[in-house]
Amino acid sequence: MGGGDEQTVWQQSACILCECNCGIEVQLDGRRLARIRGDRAHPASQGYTCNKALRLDHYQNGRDRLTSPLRRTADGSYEPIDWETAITEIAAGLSAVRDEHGGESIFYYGGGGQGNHLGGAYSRAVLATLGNRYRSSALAQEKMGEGFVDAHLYGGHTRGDFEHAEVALFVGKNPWQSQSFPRARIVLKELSSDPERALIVLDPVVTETARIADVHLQVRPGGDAWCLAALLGVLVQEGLTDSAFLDERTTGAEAVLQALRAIPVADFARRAGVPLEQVETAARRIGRAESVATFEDLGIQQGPNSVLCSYLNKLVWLLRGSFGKPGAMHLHSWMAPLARYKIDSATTPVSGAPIVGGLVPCNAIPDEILTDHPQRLRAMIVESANPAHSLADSGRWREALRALDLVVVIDVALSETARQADYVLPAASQFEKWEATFFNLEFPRNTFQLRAPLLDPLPGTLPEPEIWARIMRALDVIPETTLAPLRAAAQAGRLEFATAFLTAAGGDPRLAAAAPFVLYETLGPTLPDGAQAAAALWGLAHRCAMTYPDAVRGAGHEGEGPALGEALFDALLTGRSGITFTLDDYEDAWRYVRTADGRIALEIPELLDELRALDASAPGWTSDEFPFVLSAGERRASTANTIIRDPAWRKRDAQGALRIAPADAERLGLLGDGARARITTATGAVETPVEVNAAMQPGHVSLPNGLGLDYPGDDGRPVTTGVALNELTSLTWRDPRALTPWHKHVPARVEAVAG
Ligand SMILES: Nc1nc2c(c(=O)[nH]1)N[C@H]1C(S)=C(S)[C@@H](COP(=O)(O)OP(=O)(O)OC[C@H]3O[C@@H](n4cnc5c(=O)[nH]c(N)nc54)[C@H](O)[C@@H]3O)O[C@H]1N2
Ligand SMILES: Nc1nc2c(c(=O)[nH]1)N[C@H]1C(S)=C(S)[C@@H](COP(=O)(O)OP(=O)(O)OC[C@H]3O[C@@H](n4cnc5c(=O)[nH]c(N)nc54)[C@H](O)[C@@H]3O)O[C@H]1N2
Ligand code: SF4
Ligand SMILES: [Mo]
Repeated sequence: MGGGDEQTVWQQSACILCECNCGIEVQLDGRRLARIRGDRAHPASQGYTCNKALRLDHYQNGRDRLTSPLRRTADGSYEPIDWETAITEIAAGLSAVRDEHGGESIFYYGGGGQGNHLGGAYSRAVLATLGNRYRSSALAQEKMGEGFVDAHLYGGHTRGDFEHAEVALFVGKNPWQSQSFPRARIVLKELSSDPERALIVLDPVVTETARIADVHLQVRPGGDAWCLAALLGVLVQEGLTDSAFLDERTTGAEAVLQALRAIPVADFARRAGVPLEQVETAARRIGRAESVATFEDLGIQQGPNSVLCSYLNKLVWLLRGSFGKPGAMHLHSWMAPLARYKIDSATTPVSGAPIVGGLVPCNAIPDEILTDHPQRLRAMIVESANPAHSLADSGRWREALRALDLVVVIDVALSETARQADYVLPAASQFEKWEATFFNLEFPRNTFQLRAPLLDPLPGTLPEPEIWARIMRALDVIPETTLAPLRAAAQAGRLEFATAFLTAAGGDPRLAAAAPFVLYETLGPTLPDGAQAAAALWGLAHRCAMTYPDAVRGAGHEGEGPALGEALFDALLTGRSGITFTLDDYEDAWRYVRTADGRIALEIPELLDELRALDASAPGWTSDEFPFVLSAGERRASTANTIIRDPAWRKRDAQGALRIAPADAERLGLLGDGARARITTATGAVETPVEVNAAMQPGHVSLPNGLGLDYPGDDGRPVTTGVALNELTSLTWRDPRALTPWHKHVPARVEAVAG
């Protein structure tokens, strides 16, 4: 690829280690990502990267890259097979499961990690053909509660404008390490250093973000509901709400205000472990701010009262009317929505778990398999995800995967999940194919990057769009006689193709359901620079232009009707550093509100009941047997889920130590270099090195996420580094409503290991 002297050519791509997908430029040395720098032309990141992007070669050139499809043998080992055999057997296997048990018994998990969603878009054609109904992804172990609240309030997803916010509030979120919004560290430093603005953090740990905060509400673990209720109590009881906004733009405010008037603020602050003055300071600072933007994340979403905390967090900015103006919160456009923001009445067939946003809660999936219920799941396809490692109770997950009739895993490495599969299909890496993500969550400027490959696929691997196309061809549902006229129309031109495609799809529901495949096969080959895999974006670009024509034109794309969609698609194909696809006016945020009357619906009765019930309880989920709270999965300077398996990419904290407060370490005999602890939960026990860290409160310990992977050492033998957290977690330790796991709040026992 590239041509010319590769070592001096900078090629545009993106970092794939978190949802920000910062634009990068790369110089190659053979197949090595030799030099990496931020891409200043990227419209969202503008040249910013964090420390992690520079070490992406450890992903690209992992020693454990797969180079052949694998089939499980009777003794549990894997034998390489050729692609043709693999695709034929997988198509036959999936068809057999469908014929015997129905397509609903075939489950789909994943569809993209932090940097790769294009493959998932093509899975849809195969899944529709098979009659698949149930699916899930990592979103369904973190964002279900937030999704439930969002669906009730306004039917969409919100993001804060932290760059302009007068006050930014981070709730169980450490963006200094976990990022999640553009140019996070720069924005945080600006917030912290500007005396006219304020940074407020709600976190039991003195995180890097908390350290530079104006107010750090150092809540006791699990105390958030009381703390947030107290903060809202001050806002309401001191008359700091925006009553004009509540009257004109919302419904149901009175029920909310009434519940908050009754909050015993001082008492709740005490239960939360936060000094009353601090809660008051934070509330009053928010109460006099022009704008407040908030970001909630795993610290509350994977902890006690998770859904209630999401609701209370959103009430902070809602009661202040901080919506649809600079520095406030917004709903936004999508290139393709990550989830549906609707309340589903559907439940899962075996355990009756709620389906939120179209996703099955992750903690319910094994129960849909390990049963003799006739409607149990029989097969699973996993793409770009590692559920046997990333979801609660890995042991139970391994058991569930082995109980299925057929498991197919598509991955770049022989992940923990791949090791339970019947077939493993080796994917080209994210720098060896056309890729994109649908983490396009900003307002008023929303951006999208279609990345061109830097390298050809590693021999033996295929990009996911091609894998899905081969499975479709083997399933043989769309005959060549249907595709041929569309191919001819595509050769004639894109507007000709549009007419032909819409006519054909209108008359044949099978064709409409298989649209990504049909586009790949017909329009795909006509796209420039080998961008066949961008074909699915053609339909999305048109839908986007039809849904938000003014914002698309606002971003500089010209035309009316289909011509606007074409202009947007052309811009996507050629804008290697990414493009702005919508540019809104602030007031346009209201257009994205999906309630019947266009107002924000503040009252969620069942959560107001939960709020009232707080008065009768207090945080405390530990026991004499398990006296510590373990936060199982902290984001640190060198963690990135399980995207990079090579431990050598981690410069510091290579083993991923257990962080523990000095007083606890002293009491347990864990002081001194090389101290090791045994940590035991209701599910399992592990040993880990210890890091005494004054950022931790007594009684609270934390382990990083993404470790516990094995990787071939110099002699080729696998070496495991760090703790695989989900050997310690449980499927049933979870939120009763959204079923999100309480990973931030796992009761545990810590003991010194004699050494
Ligand atoms: N470096 C790095 N960045 C990442 C990732 C990564 O693996 N590594 N992963 C990405 C992904 S997938 C996600 S979802 C995000 C997650 O991003 P974050 O949610 O910010 O990450 P965490 O560190 O898991 O949890 C956030 C905070 O919750 C706090 N916490 C623990 N218990 C409680 C509690 O009871 N109450 C409150 N209020 N806080 C508590 C922890 O101290 C921690 O600071 O990060 C993304 N960014
Ligand atoms: N205990 C505990 N568990 C947690 C968390 C926690 O904090 N604590 N965090 C949770 C969160 S928020 C998340 S988002 C999940 C993340 O967990 P998962 O969604 O399971 O995702 P990843 O760990 O990112 O794994 C991605 C997989 O994709 C593979 N891969 C990389 N590139 C490609 C590619 O181009 N194509 C294909 N097909 N595969 C590729 C990698 O090898 C890896 O196996 O983990 C969750 N698990
Ligand atoms: S890890 Fe996230 S914030 Fe850091 S460079 Fe990569 S995409 Fe950007
Ligand atoms: Mo996540």
